[in-house]
Amino acid sequence: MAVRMTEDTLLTVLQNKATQLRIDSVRATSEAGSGHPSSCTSAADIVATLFFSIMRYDPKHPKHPANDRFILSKGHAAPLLYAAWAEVGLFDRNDLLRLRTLGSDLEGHPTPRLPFVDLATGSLGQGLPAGVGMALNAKRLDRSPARMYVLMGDGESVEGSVWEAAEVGKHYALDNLCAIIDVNRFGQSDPTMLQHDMEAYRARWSGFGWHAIVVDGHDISKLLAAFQEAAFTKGRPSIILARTLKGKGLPSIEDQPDWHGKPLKKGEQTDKAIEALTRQFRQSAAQPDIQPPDAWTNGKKPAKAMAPPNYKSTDSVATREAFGVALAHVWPSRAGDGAAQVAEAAVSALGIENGPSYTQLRIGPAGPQVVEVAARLGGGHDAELAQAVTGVDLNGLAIDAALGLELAVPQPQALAGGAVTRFLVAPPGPFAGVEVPEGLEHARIYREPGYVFLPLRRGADRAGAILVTADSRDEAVAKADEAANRIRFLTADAANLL
Ligand SMILES: Cc1ncc(C[n+]2csc(CCOP(=O)(O)OP(=O)(O)O)c2C)c(N)n1
Ligand SMILES: [Mg+2]
Repeated sequence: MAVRMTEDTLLTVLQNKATQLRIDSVRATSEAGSGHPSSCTSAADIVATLFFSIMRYDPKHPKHPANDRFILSKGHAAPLLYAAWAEVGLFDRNDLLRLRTLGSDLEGHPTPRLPFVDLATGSLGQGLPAGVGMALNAKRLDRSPARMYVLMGDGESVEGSVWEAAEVGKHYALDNLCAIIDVNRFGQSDPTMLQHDMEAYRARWSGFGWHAIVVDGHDISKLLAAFQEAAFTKGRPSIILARTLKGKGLPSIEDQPDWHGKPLKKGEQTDKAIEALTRQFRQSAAQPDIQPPDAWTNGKKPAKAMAPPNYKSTDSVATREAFGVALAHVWPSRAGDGAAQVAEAAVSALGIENGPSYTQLRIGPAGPQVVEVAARLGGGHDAELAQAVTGVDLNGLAIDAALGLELAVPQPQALAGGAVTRFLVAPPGPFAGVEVPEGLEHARIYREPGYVFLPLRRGADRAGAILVTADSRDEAVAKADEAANRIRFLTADAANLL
């Protein structure tokens, strides 16, 4: 039975872990004669708190799909990451001393050859964009409870890609994403623009819609509270802005410029630093309690492995072309089966024979590939409306079929003989609101008040849709016409008269 530690014991255990990570980072970089010890030690308390208390994962199975993930976006602090995985027992601590040697997978920057690395980092500004994608994937596709943690440097955080990712993370309300910035006030050669102006960092990230928490990055009890606050924050991503000192714990280096990317000299300089760190250990026999990943299954069999794109690494391929091919490989059509049949299979899984379906193809070098499949029901193809009436996620089913996943045949609610989607058209002009009569709960208005409707010329000018069911299709059409006439769009001018 797991016995819960007291708060004091937990703090001692985590502080000791952070000290160990600092010692291992110094040892490894001194032995290699290169590397970034000062970048490792500033983030050691953050990493210790995550790895030994906050993250839920299986230390023996770093690829477990329900594990919380950690992305070291400031990849030059790789020795810290390696030290953490050695400390959780994935490999022998002595291997750390082979850092940056020929033949060792412990390269100067992490690569996915290592089982605990999802993304090669080192080129700054990549971790958050990837973390956003992984969080989106966990939420929308895998529906897994895993949380994504991305550690960035403060110098790194000015990269444009970071702010593009910040925008997207907010847009998709990725509350399973928690970024951390190690605000140690130094980049490579100079102090950063904001140095330790933590309120400026808070204002920027809050302005981008993130839940921003400013914290002393060497105070483990504050870090624990911050990570918990982030986990409880719903509807938006969180960022922990951790005020730290570069070279923390290394006498004469701590908070000093000109120590980026420089190892301590082997011998006296290293030995003294390790002695100083060793003195920080506090007596405790307690061991941390790493939380396992949540028991989770989305009930789906894993998709078949994707075939890689069929061009050579030496071929010149335009980026748009390559992106299209990559997309097509995410949702490949079944070999020989044909895209239309894939969509039809999804439709007939609903018990609808010969239902019209809709498929977007892209013709790539490997032939036609499915990019998107959906099914049309009663004249429209709005999967959301179809779901409201049948209780079945038609689009999701079609995508599963395209992915080659086993189709869980759902129990659709019986349709009353006929169904039709009727699109709605609003009078041109500024839109002020809409009156929808009771009983039309499946009416969907596409626009918000303030939008200016144009005369109907193309599909995008439509104002909304209603889905109507009835005993027969003719009856459904008649009911839809009647219902559409009862929906009243208010223009801004008419609203002012009220
Ligand atoms: C895109 C990119 N530009 C430049 C570099 C070179 N570089 C490596 S580390 C570093 C400084 C990083 O500073 P910061 O993000 O504050 O990390 P710290 O080491 O202070 O934790 C730079 C500029 C890089 N790796 N990637
Ligand atoms: Mg920095």
